Amino acid sequence: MATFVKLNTGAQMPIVGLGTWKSPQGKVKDAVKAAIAAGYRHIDGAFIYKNEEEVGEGIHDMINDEVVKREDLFIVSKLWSTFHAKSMVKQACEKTLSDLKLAYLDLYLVHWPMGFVAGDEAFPLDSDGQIIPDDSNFLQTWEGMEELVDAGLVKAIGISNFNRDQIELLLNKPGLKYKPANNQVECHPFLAQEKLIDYCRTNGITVTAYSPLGSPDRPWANPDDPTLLEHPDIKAIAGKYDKTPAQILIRFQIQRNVIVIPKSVTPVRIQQNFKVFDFQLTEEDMKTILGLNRNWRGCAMQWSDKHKDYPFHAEF
Ligand code: NAP
Ligand code: SBI
Repeated sequence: MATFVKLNTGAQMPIVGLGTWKSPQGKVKDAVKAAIAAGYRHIDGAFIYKNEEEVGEGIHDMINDEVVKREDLFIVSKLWSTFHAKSMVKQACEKTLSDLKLAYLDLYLVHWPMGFVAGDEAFPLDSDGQIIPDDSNFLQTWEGMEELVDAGLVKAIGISNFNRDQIELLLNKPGLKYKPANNQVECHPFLAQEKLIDYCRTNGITVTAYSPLGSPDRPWANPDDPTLLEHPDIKAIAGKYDKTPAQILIRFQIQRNVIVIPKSVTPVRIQQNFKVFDFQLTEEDMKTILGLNRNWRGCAMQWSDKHKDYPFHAEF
C-alpha cells in the first residue's frame, strides 16, 4: 500500500513517483503507462526534459482507459531557469500545461535558484563555458509562482536545488504569500542531506529526493565515480531482505519520510521500484546506509558555479 506525505497546503503527495529526466521520446509514454498500471500516482517532469508532450499522452491514455482519474494523480513540473523574470513565469507554466494537456499541476517547482539569460538557448554559455545569468532574483520569480496558485494553474508551489540560506531568504521575503511546499534536491546515501532535510522539516517544507539511485545514466558519468547500486553494504542489505539494491535505496528514503522519484524506462524496473511497501529496514540498516555519506554530487551543475545564486558553495 503506497503512502503519502502531507504538504503545507493540506494536499497529500504520493511518497514514490516516477522520474522522467533522460527518458527518451518513443519510450517515456510507455514508461508513464507502466508506472500508473503498477500503482504509481506521482509523475515528476520538467520543461527542460523535452518530453512533456509524451508524458501527457501516457497520462491521458490511462485516464481515458479509466485506470485512473486525474484527481488521483499528482503531477509535478518545473520552471526552467531562462523563464525567471516574473513576467515570464505564467507563459512557461502554460506551455507545460499545454504540452501535458492538463488544466492544472499538483506542484510546480522553481527548478534552480539561478536565473539564466532568456532566449532560445536553455543553457546560454559565455566563451568560458559559464552560464550567462539574467538580472532576476528568485524572490521576484517566487511572486510569479504565487500568481499561478491564485490563477488556479497549480495547486502548490515549491523549489528545487535551493540551499538553506536561499530558503531562509525566501521564507523571510517581505509580503510572502505562499511558503514553498517542497524542496526537491539530490539525495541518496552518498549525499544523505541530513542537515537540509532537518531544516526543511522544521520549516514545514517537504523534501523530494532526486537521483535516488545515484543517476547512473547521467550524461557526464565518469568510470571512476562511486556507484551506489553496486555498493557492497547496499548489496548486503538487499540480500538480507531478498530485495534489490534499488529497492533498498528507495525504501531508505521512505523511512525518513522523504519523497523519492526513481527514473526508469524499463517496465520490470518500474514495477520493482514500486514494490517497496512490504518490508522495513531496521534502525541498524538505516545507520549503516547513513554512514555511507560522502557529500558526493552527481548533478553539481559546475558550468554555473560562478553564478551569484549557485547553490552548492554552501555546506548545505
Ligand atoms: P536515478 O533515478 O537515480 O537513476 C536512473 C537510472 O537508474 C537509469 O539509468 C535507470 O535505468 C536506472 N534504474 C532504474 N531502476 C533501476 C533498478 N531497479 N535497477 C537498476 N537500475 C535501475 O536518476 P535520475 O534520473 O537522475 O533521478 C530521478 C529523477 O529525479 C529524474 O528522472 C528527474 O525526474 C528528477 N531529477 C531532478 C533534478 C532537479 O534538478 N530537480 C535533477 C536530477 C533528477 P533505465 O531507465 O534504463 O531502466
Ligand atoms: C537537463 F535536461 C539537462 C542538463 C541537466 O543538468 C543538471 C541536472 C538536470 C536538471 O537541471 N534537472 C534534471 O532533472 N537534470 C539537467 C537536465
